[in-house]
Amino acid sequence: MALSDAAKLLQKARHVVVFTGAGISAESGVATFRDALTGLWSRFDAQSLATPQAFAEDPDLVWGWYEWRRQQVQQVRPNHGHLAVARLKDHVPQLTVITQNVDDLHERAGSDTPTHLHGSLFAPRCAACSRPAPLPATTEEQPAGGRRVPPPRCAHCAGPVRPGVVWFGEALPEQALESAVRAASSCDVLLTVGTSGLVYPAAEIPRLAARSGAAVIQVNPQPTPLDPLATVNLPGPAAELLPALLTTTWPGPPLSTP
Ligand code: BJW
Ligand code: ZN
Repeated sequence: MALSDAAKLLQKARHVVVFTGAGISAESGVATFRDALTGLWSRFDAQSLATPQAFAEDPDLVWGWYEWRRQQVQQVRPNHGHLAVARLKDHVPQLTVITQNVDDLHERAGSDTPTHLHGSLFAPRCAACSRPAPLPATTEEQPAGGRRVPPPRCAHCAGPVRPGVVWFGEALPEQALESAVRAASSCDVLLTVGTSGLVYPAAEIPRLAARSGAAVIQVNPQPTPLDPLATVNLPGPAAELLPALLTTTWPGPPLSTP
């Protein structure tokens, strides 16, 4: 049975990397990107919202859309998948959490310092001078899909403040990518959860772990391009399978309600 195969790999691992994508937050109510019908890119145009060109051409549209996304995340809670990931640190000698997500649900579930490969909705910065900018206080409820909101101005250079996320065509934060590459090259087990494995260079992380000799465990209800490299495939939702994996590996009390 796949769960017990995965449990055996985790029991003997010294360094475990958890690599997450939007699917781990889906059961908290945060939309993924590429799921048919529900994914953000089935309803919104990535080129008009998630590129530096889009922000240069229409900063109010882009800023307002991300304000809506940020408010949505603030209104939801981590789920049992995030909690199970956080709990792993009580069981394995070394744990590294690498996420492509721009939400803060890993942190709120108790994972101390997840590596954010694609930035954060909670770290705006100046588009001109790159200095960090304060988060504006969110007041009124944003309509679905957001509304046009002029971005705040940088206190140092008056440039437009932009969301602190990584858009298409932009480089990933250097330190985050370096530490992810280091962890993937040296772990014994990489657990990939809720990612389509389509967006590079992040999608190289599980591939690098497999090439470096790590066992790869995948949790995802749908097939992905990572299937052929997975040592164990656990098809299903993260909020169910991650707690099940935890208690199969280290029997103990169930996770408390998030
Ligand atoms: C569940 C579940 C449940 C559902 N439980 N699971 C051609 C080939 C290769 C590369 C390229 C190419 N053309 C262009 C590129 C480059 C491009 C890229 O990879 N594009 C591909 C899409 C083709 N990459 C880039 O542009 C990157 N930068 C770059 O390459 O820079 C080069 C450079 C170097 C030096 C200087 C300058 C430049 C940057 C990529 C940035 C990605 N940004 C986004 C948006 C972030 C901000 C925002 O949130 O708006 O990041 S795109 C989006 O995709 C987001 C995600 O982090 C990322 C990955 O998505 P993820 O997490 O995998 O989500 P989904 O929706 O794809 O999958 C969800 C999965 O969950 C599914 O499998 C479901 O089945 C599953 N699931 N319910 C468990 N309950
Ligand atoms: Zn500035």
